[in-house]
Amino acid sequence: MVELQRTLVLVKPDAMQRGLAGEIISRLERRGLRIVGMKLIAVPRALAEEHYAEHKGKGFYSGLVEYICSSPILAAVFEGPSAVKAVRQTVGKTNPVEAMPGTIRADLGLMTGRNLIHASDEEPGSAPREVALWFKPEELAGWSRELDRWYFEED
Ligand code: IDP
Ligand code: MG
Repeated sequence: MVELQRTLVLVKPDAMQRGLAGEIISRLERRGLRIVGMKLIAVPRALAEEHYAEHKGKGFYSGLVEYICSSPILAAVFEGPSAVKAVRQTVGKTNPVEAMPGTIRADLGLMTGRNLIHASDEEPGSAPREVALWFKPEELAGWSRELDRWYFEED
């Protein structure tokens, strides 16, 4: 069996306000990643603070917490081979004008503070920690798709 990873995606308030949730989810879905969890959530401040705890003390931290709480967001978990790396690649660099063309941030954004999407980073443990922070186990669905063998090569 091919090894599958799970990773957290947040469609941030700017993307929600701009009506880009479908476009963003669609790019990840079309790549072949499987959606195993998704919900609309008005983010409690404590959750935003815990999610971005690594940035506490930085100049942009309070603005970042305000931003993420400023409208409901879509939280999702995507699953697939190398899912963490694949999603980060499709998302692009933090600053949209340094991200590669073809990535979500480069194609749809201009500024670091309005970069549309969060994705778990490749630090070991980040993705499982974030998935557990945003989703209860029963909110996630393990399932397979009829077309999985056309996305996931069996070894
Ligand atoms: P990432 O989202 O690409 O993982 P991080 O460095 O983990 O980037 O930063 C988390 C988020 O904090 C960014 O996506 C962005 O929304 C925000 N952020 C980071 N640096 C700045 C900054 O210099 N100004 C404003 N917001 C920032
Ligand atoms: Mg990060």
